[in-house]
Amino acid sequence: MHRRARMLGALLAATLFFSLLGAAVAAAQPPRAAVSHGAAATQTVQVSVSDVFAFTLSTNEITPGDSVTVTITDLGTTAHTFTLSPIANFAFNSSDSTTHLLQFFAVHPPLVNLSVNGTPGETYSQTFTAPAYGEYEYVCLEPGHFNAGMFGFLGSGEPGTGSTVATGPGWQVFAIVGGVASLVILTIVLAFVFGQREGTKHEMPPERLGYPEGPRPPADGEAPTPPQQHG
Ligand SMILES: [Cu+2]
Repeated sequence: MHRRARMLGALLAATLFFSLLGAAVAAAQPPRAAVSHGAAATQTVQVSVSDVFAFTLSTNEITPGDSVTVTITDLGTTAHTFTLSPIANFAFNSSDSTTHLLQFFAVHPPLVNLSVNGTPGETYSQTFTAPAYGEYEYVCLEPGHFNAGMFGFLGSGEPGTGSTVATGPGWQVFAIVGGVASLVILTIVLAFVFGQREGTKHEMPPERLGYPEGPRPPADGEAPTPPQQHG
C-alpha cells in the first residue's frame, strides 16, 4: 500500500509538473525585441478581446518610426474596437462618455481603428507608423465599454502603462499542451488506481480458501505471499 501511495504521489507530482510546464515555458518566452536598425523595421502587436471589458496585448511597447501591424482577434462574442489615440501622453477622463470619445476622434483621427463584431475567431489587421516617443491611449468605442475600464496605453519608445500583456505570442498554445499532458497523466493515474482495486476483487484471502494464513509480508511490502500448496 505504501508503495502504491508513493507511485500515486509521484504520478500526481508529474501531473502538477506538466500543468506548470506550460506556464513556465510561456513565461520563459523572451519579449520580442524591437529591431532598431534602419527605418524599415517592422513590428506586430497582437490584441485579443473577449466577453470582458479588457484588452490583452502581445506587447505594450513599440519603437518610434517602425512599421507596426496591429492584429485584433475576438475570442468571444462581444463587439469591440481597438482605437488608438494619436496624441502622446494624453489620457481621457474616466468619466468621458463614448460620445465624447467619438467627437475627439473626429477631430484627431486615430492611429489605429479596428473593429470586431462579436464573431469568435474573427481577426483584422491594420499597419501604421509608430509615432514619436510617448504613451498613447487606446480605447474601445462600443458604448459604455470605455467607462467599464476598456482602455490602456501603448508606449512608443517606452513601455505603456495600464496594459495587460500576454507572456509571449504562443502562450495559449503552451497552456493547451500543458492541459492535455495533465489530462493524459490523470487518465493513467485513474486507470492505475481503479485497475488495482479491480485486481483486489479477484484475490481470495488464503484463510477463506481454508489454507493457513501464510507468513505476513514485510510491512512495506506489496506482493502477496502466494498460498502454500498442501497435499
Ligand atoms: Cu469593448
